[in-house]
Amino acid sequence: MQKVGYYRPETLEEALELLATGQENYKILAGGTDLVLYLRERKIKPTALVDITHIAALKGIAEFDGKIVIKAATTFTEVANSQLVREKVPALADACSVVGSPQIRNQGTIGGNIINASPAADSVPALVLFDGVAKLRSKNGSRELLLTDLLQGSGKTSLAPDELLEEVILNPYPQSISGFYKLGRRNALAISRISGAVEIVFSSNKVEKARVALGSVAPNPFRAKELEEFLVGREFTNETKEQFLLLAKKLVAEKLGSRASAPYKREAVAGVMREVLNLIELRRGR
Ligand SMILES: Cc1cc2nc3c(=O)[nH]c(=O)nc-3n(C[C@@H](O)[C@@H](O)[C@H](O)COP(=O)(O)OP(=O)(O)OC[C@H]3O[C@@H](n4cnc5c(N)ncnc54)[C@H](O)[C@@H]3O)c2cc1C
Repeated sequence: MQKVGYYRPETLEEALELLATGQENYKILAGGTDLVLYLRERKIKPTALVDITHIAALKGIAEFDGKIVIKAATTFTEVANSQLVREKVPALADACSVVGSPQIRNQGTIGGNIINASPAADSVPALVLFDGVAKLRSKNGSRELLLTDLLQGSGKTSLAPDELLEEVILNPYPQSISGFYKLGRRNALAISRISGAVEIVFSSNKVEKARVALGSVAPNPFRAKELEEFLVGREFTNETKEQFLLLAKKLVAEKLGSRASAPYKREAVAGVMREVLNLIELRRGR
């Protein structure tokens, strides 16, 4: 591995000062589960790493005005075990609890998962589902933007070199029920990966509000508005569910076009979404 400098700031201000000084040559280090691999493979060549894992202000989960705020350096394990997350945004708890292995979940952070911008990042469909907003900070101030605007394609974001992701703010619908499911393993062929997340607000058996997100279908996870529009206003019957699955297959086929993974993922999405709907039904019955 090449020689790189290492800083371990204790405060957010210190970290932002370092990023402002280092500009493009400094890289933020959180859990290191992606970054260390990139260093080893020489995909990136920073002059120094700014380790943010000792900054208390970048850890934790809280609720404000019905919004769930997750600090960037919170680990997958912490998110998955959070009572607040399990109650208010269970789809995110589902997603974080199936990332990699226990070791990866203890080390990897939600912020790193977002900024790595992988099409298969497991937390991201769940974050996008709840209209996640990223709060970015630099020495010169802060800005907020939708995760769907922060993510600019596979491995790309609109984060500036002197900026840091401070937190992600989720906006779940009050009284909603949600779930997430993924198919496949990281070490298997990418072709076998697909994930889905659904949030529903019921009024008796009718779908009053719905949000749907898909992962591993496009360069970044996205909201499937067509599927949401289909659900809203319908009775949550078996017939609705079957039609929804057919529509999901059609959407995935359209998105992937003639790509090699299309035939597989078109079928797989129905299985994934069926699992998500079952999860929602189960949670609704509790
Ligand atoms: C064996 C293995 C299995 C895995 N399995 C899965 C899986 O099943 N599902 C899945 O989604 N992922 C999986 N991953 C990847 C997952 O661990 C990472 O995406 C992780 O979430 C990255 O977080 P980190 O804290 O380790 O980030 P790091 O590796 O430290 O950083 C990743 C990137 O984000 C940047 N960064 C980190 N934090 C911030 C911040 N606050 N502000 C700005 N930039 C920041 C870094 O500079 C770097 O560019 C796996 C990884 C491994 C090694």
